[in-house]
Amino acid sequence: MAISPSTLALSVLVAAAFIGIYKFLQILLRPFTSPLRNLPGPPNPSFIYGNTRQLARDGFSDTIRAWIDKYGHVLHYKLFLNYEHVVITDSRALHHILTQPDIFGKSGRVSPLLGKGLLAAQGEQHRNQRHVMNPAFGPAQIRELTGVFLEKSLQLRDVWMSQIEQNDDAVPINATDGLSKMTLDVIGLTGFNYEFDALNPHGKPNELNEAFSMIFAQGDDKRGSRTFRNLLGLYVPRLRQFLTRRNTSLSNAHQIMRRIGAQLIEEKKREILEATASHGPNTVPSRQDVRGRDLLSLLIRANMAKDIPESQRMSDEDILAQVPTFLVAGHETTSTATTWCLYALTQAPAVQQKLREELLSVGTDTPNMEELNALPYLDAVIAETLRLHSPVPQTARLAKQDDVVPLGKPFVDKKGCMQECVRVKKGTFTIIPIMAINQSKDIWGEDADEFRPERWDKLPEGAANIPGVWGHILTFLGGPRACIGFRFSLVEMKALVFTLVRAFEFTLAVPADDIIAKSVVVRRPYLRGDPKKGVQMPLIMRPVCA
Ligand code: HEM
Ligand SMILES: *[C@@H]1O[C@H](CO)[C@@H](O)[C@H](O)[C@H]1NC(C)=O
Ligand SMILES: *[C@@H]1O[C@H](CO)[C@@H](O)[C@H](O)[C@H]1NC(C)=O
Ligand SMILES: CC(=O)N[C@H]1CO[C@H](CO)[C@@H](O)[C@@H]1O
Repeated sequence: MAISPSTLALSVLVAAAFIGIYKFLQILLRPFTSPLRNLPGPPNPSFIYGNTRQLARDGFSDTIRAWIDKYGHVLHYKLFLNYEHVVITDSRALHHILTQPDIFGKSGRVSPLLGKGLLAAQGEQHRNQRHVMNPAFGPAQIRELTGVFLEKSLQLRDVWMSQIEQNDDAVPINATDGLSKMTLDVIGLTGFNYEFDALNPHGKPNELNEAFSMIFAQGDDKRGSRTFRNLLGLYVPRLRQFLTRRNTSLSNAHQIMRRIGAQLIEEKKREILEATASHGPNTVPSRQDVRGRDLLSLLIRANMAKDIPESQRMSDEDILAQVPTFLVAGHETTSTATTWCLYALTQAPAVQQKLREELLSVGTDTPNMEELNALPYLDAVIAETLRLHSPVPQTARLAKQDDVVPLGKPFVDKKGCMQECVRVKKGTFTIIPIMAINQSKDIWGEDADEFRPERWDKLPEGAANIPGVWGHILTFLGGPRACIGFRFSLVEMKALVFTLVRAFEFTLAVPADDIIAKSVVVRRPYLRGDPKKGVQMPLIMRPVCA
């Protein structure tokens, strides 16, 4: 018997309606079925919006932080339609989550440009990429890049010096601006031997920079709704594609980015093949040969090395995706951290003075990596900055299967029962509040909110249990998906602070209360009275007398 098209259409409709009702019931019943239902947490003010309005109003990281103070080290809250997130700050639980990326994976979709890059890749693809890329970020390679970090720091120093000479040293300078240009120039040169020339005041507008800013501009929200949309997109991955508005200039920007990336890769491959051709036909460089100025060349060479099995090689698409990945991961993070460092130094003049004395004792403007790393107070100042002003205030992981997360310290649930673990279902979103953990009074003591580099002379015991890849803080996260660029950014920050604090005395141009922090992905400074002006850090700089 033939089924008429209208019967077919009707059955499809009925089936869809049933699925719809089923889904709706699931959503409605979530508060009674979810294994997270008895976790402590804020009350749910609205079935539709959950806690999202408060998160958007008071800022995501600050709200989470306040909830941790109030509800403890395990809590949950609601987003739209009873969709819930869990927040955990327990060290043992974090270790469990961060060391098992196949159970707690990265969440959902990102910009298609990053899709195959290291930040977004998952599973086997991620492991292979990490394997090929790790050596490029090792100490030996970072040592080679130190010269570029210093060269660009000195260029920034000269730019600021001439700004002071043109105006007056009482005119505030927006430190964010120079620092952000500096780190862009550095990631261009060290990442793929590309000259953005952003620090050059007479430089031309740069095509790649413009394309990049267009695609990844974050935070400069003129209206709250942008933050709100970004927040939603970030934390409810499935909504993201509907929230990101696309238009032609955006897709043009994508094309420009791809074209330049592909061109860079093409050139490097040619260079490498030409260089190795001189060794005779059919030779491919071995991993020992891998020495180059920029990370991308190194990566391509390492990927071509004969000791990497075919199955573990990266495709051209994978390599191409690393160009925007380096820009996203390595540019604003480092410049923001350095901006907060200068801010912290203006609030602690004695620290600034002590640091300057240590730095001025070095006899050269261009120390090497070992010489920079041998400055103990500089090290402590950078560590303390990264603890107190973690540029990435939180991240998240999505459970790919049901799991039981063990806790170091039990918690009391809403029914008054002691719980030694947290049961999560597949699809549960776990927030890792990096900043709140960095500043936890449980770990760092009562003065956890203060900028006090001296604390690094003798670390508290609790800090040793934090599963971070560096320095007992979670700023660079931990486990197999920790920041691959942490050594890179530590030395870059040291080069900047070394050069700038030797050259200038910094004071804040506005009262400290006027500086507020807002974040979408990276936590950046704004003026309380004038957030519409965008990110800024107005500093008065006075040249240090020789
Ligand atoms: C102060 C500066 C920096 C901070 C605070 C920082 C922080 C982080 C954090 C928290 C993650 C983990 C993100 C997550 O999984 O949710 C991460 C990953 C990553 N970072 Fe950084 N980062 C910094 C600088 C850099 C630099 C300079 C580079 C590159 C040149 C870089 C490259 C990456 C990459 C490629 C990943 C992905 C690693 C993976 O998933 O295997 N980062 N970073
Ligand atoms: C400060 O510099 C940042 C980064 O270049 C820029 O986005 C911002 O608009 C500047 N703020 C002001 C007030 O000039
Ligand atoms: C596309 O988006 C950019 C930035 O978001 C905006 O400046 C531009 O006006 C938009 N163009 C159109 C045609 O909507
Ligand atoms: C950047 C950042 O995380 N800043 C916050 C650090 O914590 C103090 C209080 O502990 C806040 O005042 C900062 O805004």
